[in-house]
Amino acid sequence: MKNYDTTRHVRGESLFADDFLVPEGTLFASVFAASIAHGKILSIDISEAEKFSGVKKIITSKDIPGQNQIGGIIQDEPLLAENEVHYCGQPVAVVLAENLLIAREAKKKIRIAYETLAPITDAREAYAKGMLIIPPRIFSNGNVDEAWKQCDVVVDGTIETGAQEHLYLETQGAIAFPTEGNGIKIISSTQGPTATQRAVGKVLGLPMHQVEVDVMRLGGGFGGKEDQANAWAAMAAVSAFVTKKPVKLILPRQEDMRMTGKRHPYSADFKIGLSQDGKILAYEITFFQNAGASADLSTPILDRTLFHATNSYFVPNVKATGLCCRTNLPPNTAFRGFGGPQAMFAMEAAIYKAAKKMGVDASVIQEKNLLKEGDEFHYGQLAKNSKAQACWFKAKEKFNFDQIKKNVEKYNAENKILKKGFACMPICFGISFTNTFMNQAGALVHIYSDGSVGISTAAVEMGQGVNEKIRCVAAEIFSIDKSKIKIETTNTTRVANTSPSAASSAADLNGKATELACKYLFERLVSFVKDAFNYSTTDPIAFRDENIFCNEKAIGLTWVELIQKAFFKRVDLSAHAHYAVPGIYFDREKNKGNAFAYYSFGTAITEVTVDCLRGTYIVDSVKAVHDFGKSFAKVIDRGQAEGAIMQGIGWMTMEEVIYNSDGKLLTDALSTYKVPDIHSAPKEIEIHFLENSDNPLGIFNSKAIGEPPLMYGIGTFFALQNAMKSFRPEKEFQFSAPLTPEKVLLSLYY
Ligand code: LUZ
Ligand code: MOS
Repeated sequence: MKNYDTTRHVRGESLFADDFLVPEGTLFASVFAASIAHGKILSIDISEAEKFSGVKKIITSKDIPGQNQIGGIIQDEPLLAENEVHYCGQPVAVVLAENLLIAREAKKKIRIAYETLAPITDAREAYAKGMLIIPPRIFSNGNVDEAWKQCDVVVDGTIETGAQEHLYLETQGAIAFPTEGNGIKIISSTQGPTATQRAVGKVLGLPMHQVEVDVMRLGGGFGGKEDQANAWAAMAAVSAFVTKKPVKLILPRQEDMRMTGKRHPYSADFKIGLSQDGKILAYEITFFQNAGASADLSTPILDRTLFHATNSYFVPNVKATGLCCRTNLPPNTAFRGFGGPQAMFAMEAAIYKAAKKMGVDASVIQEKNLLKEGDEFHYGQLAKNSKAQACWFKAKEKFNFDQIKKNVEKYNAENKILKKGFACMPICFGISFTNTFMNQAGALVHIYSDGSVGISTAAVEMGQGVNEKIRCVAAEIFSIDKSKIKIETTNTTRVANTSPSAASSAADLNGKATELACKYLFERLVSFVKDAFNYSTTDPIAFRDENIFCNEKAIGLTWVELIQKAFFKRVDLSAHAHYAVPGIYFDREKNKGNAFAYYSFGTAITEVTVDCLRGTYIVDSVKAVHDFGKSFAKVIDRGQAEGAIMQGIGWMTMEEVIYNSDGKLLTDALSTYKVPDIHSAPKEIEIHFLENSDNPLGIFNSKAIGEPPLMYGIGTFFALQNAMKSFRPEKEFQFSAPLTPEKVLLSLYY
């Protein structure tokens, strides 16, 4: 299957925000940002920069016509700093010039004076100083305090996980055009066109109908453009509004890395209690989330951490506490997994520590505690249609787990310096936005009079293949060739009040809305055929391969002929539909409810080889049995799984975001921030589609695929630690990710 965009991508014809032709007179923007992490602004002098030849205007907070506020959930984030700066890289001013070079040069002439304040970069330090963004959140069931007494084994410990740079190939950016009547139109690289529209409306002081946001496609988002695309669109919008000129603002890579938030670093304290035979009886965990300087999406991300605190296991007594800690880092944000990966890493660490104490392989404990059908999560939802065990046992059998174990033991007995390790990683990921109201989408389907079809939805194509999936849905219902179907840009004037393409849900939600709209049209056309040909209302009409059938016999009418006839008979050939996920709710006071439409399951087995002299390693293989439901776009789904695994491995191993104690990002380029390349990819990736899985709440019975497989990457961390253990059996290793080669080496010898 070719993706919708394949041909244009290969030819370099696909348009991204930076590629759109702009009219004569467009201004180019460069963002001037804070160079310290915390301080009071004593003065800003833009006079020299303003005099720079070719500079048209310098925008500061004073030029903002509406509110200087872009906080989506909590109103704590100014668009441009006013009196204080709270992180290094915080936007302060926007230089507008007739070309980009001038804007960048002129920026160097801006003078700013600060009174420096002490920055906080660490979540635990922020907590100790009372810097919580919201009060502690607690999800619990049973009674952990009582349960410890019944446990035969209790261990506790801490974990650390690092940040992660999104590294979308296309950096953040937007182009803003002033429109007639003081409105604004924006081409934005955003996952959430409505959120961008709302933020722009707020800073311009305009009603939403005066703000149009249009999105062609993104060169990747990964969560980084769920909320954080808004700022750049809003800066471009204010600039265009004030100058009455189109304004183009595209971040250079290094500024993107410095100015935008990342995956949240977490630190956590865990305590786990088990019976002698390996049943987990109690689990207590406190998460310190490093939110950065503003809330952004930190609070729903923290909720997802608490939802996924027990990963794929049933635990009868749980107390999970989440602390959203304000620090002087760029506001951290959504990133594929949305707080889930950090929670699952902690749970696995607790199991590994318990396994070590009990002298068993972690897989023994993992296997004993997998979610069974109908097990209750600590927030009250039941694990219906649990495939946790099905995936686990299929993976063990299919990939010959016992043989892997034997091979690794044999290899390690025969090799002194090179050591192999393996790990099983089961996953369970809830599918739905944790904010119930966000689980809705819309679609607008036009059939044109020549039989071609144009579809608009809320879904944003960012390389994940959602447009191809939506095209499959319409092609299936109308039974027409996919070449007849065009997926239009995502535009707030065609489909309004949209949720971002996020939470792995874009294909489900927008696919379902498209399915509904196509079905409305199908029913309308069927009635028309019956009328026009005098069939009875009960005659079964079917569309197959662009021909119309009645009672299984072709009636001599093609799709195109049908549409032309219907048009001349003044049949409405357009339909809008709205889809809202049924049956979900969540009580935010009690923290109980059916938060998710369904769960995605799977198990991966990872094998690695560590060079214990050098600390370097290779990932030999990642083999997974994953529950895709009934996949109807296998190549896309497999691609999502493989890409997510790679991204998860990167987060767990080599991707290391480093801020110094002044809150300055040291890893602000691809020379210092290393992401996995083909050399560090697993030598073998095998993805097996779990059989016999059905899912009525997913589009065409499939399951969401964007995020869940990322968490297989966690297996690589524990496979590496297992290899290290066979080199240094007596050592206690830290659960501190990323496990870079440097860290491997240091922890083997120091
Ligand atoms: N975004 C969001 C998400 O706003 N809510 C969510 O629950 C979510 N989950 C995963 C990824 N993005
Ligand atoms: Mo997201 S982490 O934008 O699904």
